[in-house]
Amino acid sequence: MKIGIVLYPTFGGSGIVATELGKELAKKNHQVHFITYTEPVRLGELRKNIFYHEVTTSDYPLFKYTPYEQVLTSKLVDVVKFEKLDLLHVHYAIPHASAAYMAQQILLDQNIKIPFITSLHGTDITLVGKDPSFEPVINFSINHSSSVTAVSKSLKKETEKLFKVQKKINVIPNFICIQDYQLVNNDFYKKRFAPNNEKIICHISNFRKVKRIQDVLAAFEIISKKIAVKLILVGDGPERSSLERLSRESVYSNHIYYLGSLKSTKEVLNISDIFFLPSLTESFGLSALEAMACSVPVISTKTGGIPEVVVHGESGMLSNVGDFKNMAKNTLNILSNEHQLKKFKANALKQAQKFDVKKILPLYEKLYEDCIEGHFNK
Ligand code: GMT
Repeated sequence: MKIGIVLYPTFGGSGIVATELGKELAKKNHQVHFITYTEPVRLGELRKNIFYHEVTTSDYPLFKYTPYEQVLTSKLVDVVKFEKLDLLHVHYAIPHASAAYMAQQILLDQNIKIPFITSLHGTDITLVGKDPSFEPVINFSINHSSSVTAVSKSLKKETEKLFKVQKKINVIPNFICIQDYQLVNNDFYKKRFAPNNEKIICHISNFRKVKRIQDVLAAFEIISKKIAVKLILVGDGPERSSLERLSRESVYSNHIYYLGSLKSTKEVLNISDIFFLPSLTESFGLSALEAMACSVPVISTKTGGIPEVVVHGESGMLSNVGDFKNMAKNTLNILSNEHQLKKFKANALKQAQKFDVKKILPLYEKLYEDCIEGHFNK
């Protein structure tokens, strides 16, 4: 198949999932066209069957705002028409699904038929909570997509609660290529952060408020009073400078490292003993899955799709949102007993294997085939 993938190309989970999906489809000999405003972070070198089309906007003196959605629409029309695409797969309703709908209608006017699939990752849905004026556009885009997917049962339920959904929402969980996350020897890297074999706690995110990183710091303070431990924080975003300020005030500040955004996180994850994700909400929690793929148990919250990803008491421990004392207690329980830690690590990898790309990719391929068939037999 010839597939156009529209995504946000930055460090967010949806961009990572969309990029990895495209790369895996290309390996299976599908032709994949990424359409977005900058090269996706995880794309790497352009391989066989992969093409990248940049959406470039320019400032018009007359417009207060750059009309990105219209430029994207025109680009979609162009790529579908000249690359003869079979299908568009857009990640996020706003503005990608609405742009895909518009492109579809323009193409129909030229007797070209193209179905589009919308994948919901959660942020569109939370956006509406903040700004209800988006509701009609998201509602329309969902209901006019050829097919819709959500990354967890929880997100499906939330979407159905917030919108007047007439379409079936297919749950296709996020995935991971387990093999890509295994590192054999990284002692050198471990010594850099934990020279005396201290335990390592890690957190990775885009440092938005929703991630509640203050809970990581508060729990770390409690844990540090009991055992020798280091904290590595990976990522960047709006909360970083205030968190760094907070960390500098801590008596344990010498044990906290901020590494900024990294293109590859497996090096840090493979030296970690615990991954912290104390989010307020998370439609899935891709970073938790990445941690488990590196055999790292997850300390997280009972919220959104997290309980579908992390099994409480097996591959990690889940607390109520904000209960950092409980998170610290759970971490100490796991870390204070080597046998227990080993068991959790093994379970984490086993749990991650359930989301291996080999199991999830065929679900997308089947959906694509059904969608194309349904659209052309309409
Ligand atoms: O979590 C973020 O801040 C980024 C966001 C995004 O839109 O890329 O992530 C969302 O999509 C990911 C991939 O499906 C999910 O793993 C994250 O849980 C989800 N984030 C939220 O729901 C807050």
